Amino acid sequence: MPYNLKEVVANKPSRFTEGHRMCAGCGAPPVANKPSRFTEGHRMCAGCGAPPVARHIMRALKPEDHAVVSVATGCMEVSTFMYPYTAWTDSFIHTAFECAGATLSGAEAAYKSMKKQGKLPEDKHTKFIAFGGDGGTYDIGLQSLSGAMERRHDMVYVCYDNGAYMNTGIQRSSATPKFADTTTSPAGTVIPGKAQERKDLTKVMVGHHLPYVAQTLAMNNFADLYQKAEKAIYTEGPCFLNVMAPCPRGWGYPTEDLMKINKLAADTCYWPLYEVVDGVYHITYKPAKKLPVEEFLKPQKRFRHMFKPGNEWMIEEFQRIVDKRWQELLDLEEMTNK
Ligand SMILES: Cc1ncc(C[n+]2csc(CCOP(=O)(O)OP(=O)(O)O)c2C)c(N)n1
Ligand code: SF4
Ligand SMILES: [Mg+2]
Repeated sequence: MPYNLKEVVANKPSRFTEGHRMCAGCGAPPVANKPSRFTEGHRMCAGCGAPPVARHIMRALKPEDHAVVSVATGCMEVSTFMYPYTAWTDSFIHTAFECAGATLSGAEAAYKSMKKQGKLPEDKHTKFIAFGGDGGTYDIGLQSLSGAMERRHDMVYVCYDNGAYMNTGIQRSSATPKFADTTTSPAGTVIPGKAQERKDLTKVMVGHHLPYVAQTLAMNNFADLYQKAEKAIYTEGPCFLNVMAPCPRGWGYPTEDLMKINKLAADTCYWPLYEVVDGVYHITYKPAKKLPVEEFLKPQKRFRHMFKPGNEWMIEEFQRIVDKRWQELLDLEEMTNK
């Protein structure tokens, strides 16, 4: 069934009523109306980008629906469900680092089979949502993610991309941007930080011909993140979300600057916000004024060596990569909407 927002919200009473004075089109009122299914009390660091991502994705579920969540080993998994404590109000499966896709696709197939056998009521609506870090998704879990998507399981896979293996001490992954200083790509006299460009996983997932693929982050009252999560959850079939989720420990920014870093990633086009619906690209945020990428790099300690005299070429190269990828995206949008 194609996603239809009107059908999704029809017949639900509002618990956040009319008469507020927020601007027309503001994303906050629809979000404020729903309880959080990812609760307080987790142990993720202050200023971590991952908790607001999990919270707003889970909020996009209809209150009456149940979810099975599977999280690959990484910061989110070890810090949000330490038995007997949990921050998740839905069903939760711990899964190994390399197989969130396989674990959740198995759960989805089992539910389908139990419904067929009459062991679960036909009208019970269960949604399947996997979360994996960039290490668990771009690298070690890529085969299990690719298999689950290709087999067309009815599930959503969310990659929270903090650009390194943070939980084990900030090792570089294939999502780490070029020149970033990590413990396995240390910037110094031998190498200028990570030597390679980052993998474009969102495009790899588009190559799986999924009904819905999107890239987003938390900004502007979470509207872009919430709406894309709702579309991914309520589009039938395999859907993928790639969500940038900064890490103050690995990126080296003050904890209170999380939302500023997110906004700068979008305004410099380092992390473009877009969705691909049945192969058609839509850029969901085009900054009125595209900022130079150094605005995004400067507040982060992992890039501080790029600002030393003599290293201007690194910033220039980084800008070239961002510009090239942004232009490719604009071209794809034009081409697929003809
Ligand atoms: C097969 C396997 N190899 C290595 C590890 C150790 N390990 C646990 S979490 C982790 C890093 C996870 O990185 P990422 O997926 O990016 O999540 P993050 O911690 O950054 O949130 C590693 C290497 C493991 N648990 N299993
Ligand atoms: S180390 Fe980074 S990713 Fe992990 S919980 Fe802390 S801020 Fe979040
Ligand atoms: Mg990571």
